Amino acid sequence: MHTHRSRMLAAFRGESVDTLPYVPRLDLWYLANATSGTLPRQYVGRRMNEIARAEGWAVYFRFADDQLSEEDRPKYLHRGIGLYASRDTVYDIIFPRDVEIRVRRDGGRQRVEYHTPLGMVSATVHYDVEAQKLGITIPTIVEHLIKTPADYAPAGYLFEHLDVKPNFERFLRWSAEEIRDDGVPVALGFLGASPVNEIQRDLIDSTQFFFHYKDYQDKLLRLAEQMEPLFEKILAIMCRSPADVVWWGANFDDMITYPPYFAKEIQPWIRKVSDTLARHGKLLMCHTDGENEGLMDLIRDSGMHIAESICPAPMTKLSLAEYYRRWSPNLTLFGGVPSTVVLDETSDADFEAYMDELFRAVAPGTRYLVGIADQVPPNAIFSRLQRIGERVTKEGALPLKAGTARPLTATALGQPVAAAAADAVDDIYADVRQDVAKGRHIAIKDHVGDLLARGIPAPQILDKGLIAAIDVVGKRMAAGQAYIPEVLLAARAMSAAVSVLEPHLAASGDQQRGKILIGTVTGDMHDIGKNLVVTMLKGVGFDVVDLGVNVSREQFCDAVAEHQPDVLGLSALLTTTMMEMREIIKALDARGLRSKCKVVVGGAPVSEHFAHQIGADGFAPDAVQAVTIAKRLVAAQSA
Ligand code: B1M
Repeated sequence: MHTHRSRMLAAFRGESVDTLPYVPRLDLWYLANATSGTLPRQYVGRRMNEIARAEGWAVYFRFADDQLSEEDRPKYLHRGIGLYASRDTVYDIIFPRDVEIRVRRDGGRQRVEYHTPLGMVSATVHYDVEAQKLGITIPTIVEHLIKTPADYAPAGYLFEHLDVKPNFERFLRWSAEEIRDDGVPVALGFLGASPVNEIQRDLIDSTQFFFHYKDYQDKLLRLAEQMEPLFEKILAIMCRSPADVVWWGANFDDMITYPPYFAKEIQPWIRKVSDTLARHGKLLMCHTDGENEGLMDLIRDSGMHIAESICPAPMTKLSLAEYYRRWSPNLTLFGGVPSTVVLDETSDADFEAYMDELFRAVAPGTRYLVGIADQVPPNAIFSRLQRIGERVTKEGALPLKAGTARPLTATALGQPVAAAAADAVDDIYADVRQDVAKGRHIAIKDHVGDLLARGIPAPQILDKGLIAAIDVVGKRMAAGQAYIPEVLLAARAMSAAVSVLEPHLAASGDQQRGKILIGTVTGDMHDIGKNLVVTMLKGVGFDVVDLGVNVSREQFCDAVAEHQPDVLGLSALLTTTMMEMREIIKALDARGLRSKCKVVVGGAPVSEHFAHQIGADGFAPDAVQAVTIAKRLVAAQSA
């Protein structure tokens, strides 16, 4: 007779089990609702695992709900450098004697300075009750350790001299007291799968990383080298630890950890970690929560044992059937119920249809655990979680019978994009177009200067040279043929060129294509996609005011009043925070500002339908279409 723990472990190992394990993963949902006082009535005052037990679900825990307690705060002090001492870690960090640590707290902000013999580096994180109410479990880094190239040396010194020692007692106590036989206690390794990936995840701003990876690659790789011994030591401790499963590597996504980068900087480390752990009878679990279409084979062949947080369509492009078909021969899948399916926006009938499909998609059901991916969202309909439990109990006995799986939904990817637009333009623009395509932000200034000196009008250089080239790059990205760095570097080259053109454009009366005000809504810190949109908009000559992340409705309204943009752009990546977009539009209305600008919304969970529902003027699924719609709306505004 299986316990939840033995059944989960067997499924993780790829052994046959009697029935599908159901592990909803409540951390985020619980944190939000316990903090806001909105837990289901029968569970008010109960702890997260008590709720799971009362419902008969397996328990699971990833990040802690103790981050605001004075006693536990020190465990999260070094979140800014990617290190924790939480109950799921099996080591303690030892800082070198010659590094002095100074901590400053100001409300939800905590700044940690590391004074090394080679200079000082600092990181600031933000976490407060409001973040908890949104279900955010990982404090947000608001100041990154590496801000300028000068920060690499002290950061390298710090990591090179850090040490760790085993601490199994904390993990064992947590396992015995909180997890018991109702789940598998998973030990936390690094959130970055490799030193370079850790630099990308935690040490540098997500967008700046791509520039540093190109401009200061030698320094960045040297830092990664200096971090390696620490990674090795932690891995060695993991191998000796009592944990059966180790969580190492997170947020793989074919835009952010794009395929060639994944192959070079991430896959070898996953291979190494999984091989090393396997030699000690342990399993490697990675958090594969992003868009994985371009990474399917790389992840399958990486050696990881468990892909946790599988987010299939409609959250990403691939169906669960496709995931299962391609991965389950090599690794175990954990997740598979998109969080949108347990939300109000999905009807009961569609929810049931998704579950029908799930049982077919994962037949015969080995190497699969049912979970809400990524985590149960704060605003989930609780009865749906119960219903999944009921259905798994009734229909989850293995082997599952295969039915006719629904065909894979057509991906958004189009046909390869011909470079026709660029080819068609006159050859005198070839150099600047090449500069944009190759991201040459220094050479392009000279080439633009040459064209101006030859008497070519600035608006023509902009249109036929620069915009023609960035259009091609944008379309290549939309078609999956170009990756984020290429687009960011191309847009940086564009901006450099536009700065040379600006005085001439002003003289010709074609200075601007319109003003766009943009920001990520309150409670949401995701900015990679928004930054890409900003860069593309700037690249094609829009005057862009970027308000950053976590922007409140008052700030949006004040900024609209002050800057009087043609278009206000709102970005949100969380199903909870996207609701704020409606409130912002209402607030604009209340302040008499709604008619002054057009509103465009975007971000992974946002759709055309949603945009229409909340009264936005437009929606763009990606940066290329954001530019198209901005052009259209600005033209309409000024007509
Ligand atoms: Co987060 N995260 N995350 N995360 N994260 C998602 C969004 C999530 C979908 C993962 C998942 O479930 N698979 C999930 C949300 C689930 C839900 O709401 N139902 C999630 C979660 C849960 C969380 C936390 C709550 C986790 C936690 O605390 N336990 C937490 C929240 C933090 C917060 O916001 N307060 C969190 C944290 C983080 C990191 C810090 C680790 C990191 C963000 C780093 C950063 O942005 N600086 C992160 C990441 C990287 C992701 C995923 C993996 C990737 C997002 C991304 O950058 N994609 C994401 C998974 C996913 O989206 N499937 C996920 C690449 C980017 C280029 O695409 O942002 O979609 P995207 O932008 C596109 C379009 O959407 C569009 O154009 C862009 C370019 O083509 N677009 C616009 C975007 N904005 C637009 C605006 C426009 C027009 C178009 O007009 C104005």
